[in-house]
Amino acid sequence: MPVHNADIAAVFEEFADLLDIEGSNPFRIRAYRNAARTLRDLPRDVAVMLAKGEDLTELPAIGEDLAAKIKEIVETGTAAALEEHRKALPATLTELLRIPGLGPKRVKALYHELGVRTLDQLRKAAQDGRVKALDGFGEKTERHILDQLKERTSKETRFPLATATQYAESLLAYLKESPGVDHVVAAGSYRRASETIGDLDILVTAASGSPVMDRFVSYPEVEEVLAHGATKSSVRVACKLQVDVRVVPDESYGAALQYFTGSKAHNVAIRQLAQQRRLKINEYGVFKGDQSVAGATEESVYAAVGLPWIPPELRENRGEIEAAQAGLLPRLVQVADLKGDLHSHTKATDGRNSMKEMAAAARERGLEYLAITDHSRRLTMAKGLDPKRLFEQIEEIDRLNATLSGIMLLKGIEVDILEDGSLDLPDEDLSRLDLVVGAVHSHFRLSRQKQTERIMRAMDRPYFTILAHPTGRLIDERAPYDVDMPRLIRHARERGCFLEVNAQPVRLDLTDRDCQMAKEAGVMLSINSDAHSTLDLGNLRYGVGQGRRGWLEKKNVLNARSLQALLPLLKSTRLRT
Ligand code: DGT
Ligand code: CA
Ligand code: CA
Repeated sequence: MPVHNADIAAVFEEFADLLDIEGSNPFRIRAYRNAARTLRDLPRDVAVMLAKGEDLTELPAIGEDLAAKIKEIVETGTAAALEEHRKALPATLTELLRIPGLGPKRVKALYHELGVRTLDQLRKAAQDGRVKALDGFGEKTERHILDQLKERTSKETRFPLATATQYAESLLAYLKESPGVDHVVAAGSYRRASETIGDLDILVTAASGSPVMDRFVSYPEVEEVLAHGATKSSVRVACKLQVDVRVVPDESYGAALQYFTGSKAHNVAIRQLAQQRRLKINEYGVFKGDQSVAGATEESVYAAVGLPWIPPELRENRGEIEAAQAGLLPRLVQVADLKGDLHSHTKATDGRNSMKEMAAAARERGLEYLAITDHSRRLTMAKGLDPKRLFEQIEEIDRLNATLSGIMLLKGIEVDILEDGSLDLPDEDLSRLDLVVGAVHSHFRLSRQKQTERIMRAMDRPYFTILAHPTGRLIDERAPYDVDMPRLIRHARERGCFLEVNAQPVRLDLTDRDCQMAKEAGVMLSINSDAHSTLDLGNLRYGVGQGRRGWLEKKNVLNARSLQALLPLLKSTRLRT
């Protein structure tokens, strides 16, 4: 059975959780969590890299020990060391850690004092009032736990788009090998490039469904077959992702694709338009009475209700139908429009590759320029740059640029925005750079007003070009800090600086709606990889997906400009020249 990066990441997360509960060395715990992050964000399968004999220690956050563990997991499905820890502690304890407010210490106490191992046991203990009796818990904590548990059961698990992509791509390739298939395509939220995917909806056209479905349910990763029919089947694969496959005849391809792409809200609105024209739309076609009038292509379905084709990323019933009716649909930015990347890291701080390797990888992707934006000194964990090391890096970039062709490195920094809104390096040093990417990495819990004004003050510095990952959220890990985004956007507009769409799969920050708001306010966005290795440049596609969901066009995207057009824009942000 093939092992996906996300599976290995899950093993490492469990490992980190167990070590955390045991009170193990924090550095060791962090190493596992960082490695899990690397694996989750990596656009290539490590199993494939291993098969090709590639060196995994080249990856960010993967040293010798972790590389060996990855190999062991790829070969055996688990790690012996993890099994040891699993024996010492029940694995279900890691679920308890997911409850906000329950740290490792409390989980340990719940287990040792009350024998609580599962969420159900925790609920029971809290209901019986046994939790508040424990040292360090109290009435308030107990109530909080019960509230959290209530939310828990109503919340389904969703998969980050990049994780779902890993699973989807191998399954799609597998299904394409089925006898007699024409189209094999993933629809649903996956096709709409939603940040997270609830389940995967695959559409197949074929003359006969049964052979496709027989092949589908015997996919090696299938753990449970939920339904197995000739036109409709559902399975759960080992990672718990549910996959639905529908088979329709080829003449229904467009209608089925439109139907299963959704969103539900978009489809409801489209069906209303159809009703006004006395048409009926379903997954098999568009019908006038019994007569099929459209359905082979999506274009024909939209045309039947008087609309041009609408890109999937817009199909959320957030104004796309009105825009289509008015002939005002945006021409969405595409991956191929990106001419460069304005946020990347190197070995000098927490990146994995040298500047030269990063440059070569960017050129290979057809980029004209890459900004090197390593961290500033405040981020000691990442070996952030002080003025002296920044100066050395600037000189190194000049030397390297003199030898490079087809790619230009820009001089930048990802400078920390300090608590009071000042920047982590003096203006004099920042003035030597082509661009300054400002980022919040600390003091996430300021009040909304304080946080907003802190960031606005940072933007107002004479050298400030792009606000990196403007909300600070990590999908499913960390909520955004409390910030008044409309106000920040207005301020960016007045100040004349830019906002980032960070393409890291766990960030995708700004969100789609914030992108749309920035676009409407006339603020340009930079879709940046924030690459910590050459492979991370592959994540730009997710940033573009997010931008497309935010209605961004090429002209709204800073790094869709050629180098020649970009440089004056970067200069225009300098308040002192
Ligand atoms: P997810 O899976 O939660 O990330 O979101 P979706 O959008 O993939 O939703 P899902 O898997 O429940 O359904 C896939 C698509 O099928 C959905 O986007 C639209 C279509 N669909 C599902 N149920 C209905 C329905 O009751 N009415 C209509 N018109 N379309 C539906
Ligand atoms: Ca779905
Ligand atoms: Ca579904």
